[in-house]
Amino acid sequence: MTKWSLSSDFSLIHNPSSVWSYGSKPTGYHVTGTLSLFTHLDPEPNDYGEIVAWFGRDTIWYTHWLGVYYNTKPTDFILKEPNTSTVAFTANGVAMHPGDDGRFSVVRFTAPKDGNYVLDTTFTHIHSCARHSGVYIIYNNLMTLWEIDLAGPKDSRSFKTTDKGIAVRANEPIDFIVGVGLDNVFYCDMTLARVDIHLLENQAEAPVIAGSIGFILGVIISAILFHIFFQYRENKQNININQSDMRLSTKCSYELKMISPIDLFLILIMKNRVKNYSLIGNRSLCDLLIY
Ligand SMILES: [Ca+2]
Repeated sequence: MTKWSLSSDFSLIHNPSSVWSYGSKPTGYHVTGTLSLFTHLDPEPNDYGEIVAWFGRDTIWYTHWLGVYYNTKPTDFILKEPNTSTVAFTANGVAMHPGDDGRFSVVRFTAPKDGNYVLDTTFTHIHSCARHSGVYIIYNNLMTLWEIDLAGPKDSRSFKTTDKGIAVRANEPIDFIVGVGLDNVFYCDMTLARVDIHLLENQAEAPVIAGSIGFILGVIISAILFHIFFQYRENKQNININQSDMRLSTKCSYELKMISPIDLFLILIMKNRVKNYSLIGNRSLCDLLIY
């Protein structure tokens, strides 16, 4: 699988489930805090059982509000709270709400393998009484990819990476977080979270393959250039040797005609070359002179 959707993949049974985890982070603006997993999923207890939510151990419906909510119906659905406010869920929509003590609601995506991931997200206020909420996307529990304030009912903001995505290693998390926002109160912070993630196939392998091909081509081209260079140098040396042999041959012929055998013998003794005569074998006298 190379595509994931928070909505389509939503699990009513398991947490974590495949690449998704539902949980919370501590109070305050510590969006890089430790993730605590929610422990149980409950349906709305009154007349809206189609809406369910994952909560922590200390939370049930309409207590601390901290949770990840889900509309099980394939149609839009309006939930009326015990008070007069309403929450407008989209079909199979996932929503997040921070806690009354300021804890963050968190959906975590954990990368299944190394690669470039394209993130495509939209966060929307769906509480009729919405004021301010903070939305954050945090990479690897360290780097803030996006941070924005939603203000007022139906306010909606989107974040998308470039088509090249972002490089993520296997098992690194990307957290999608909703906090109480600039008003610093938790009322009416229900925020719809559409999160779609796409892994670009072969992005990690492509540079490696290209690099290998480039290296091999480099070696081949270098070998060809070295071969051409040495071939050129060898030819040049052969030409110089042939020219030298010709000069020596002409010179020897001329000198041998002009010198007597006795003088030649004396010259060889003076040059102290006669001791190597046995090694020289059948070489001509001209060869002995230039040896
Ligand atoms: Ca708020």
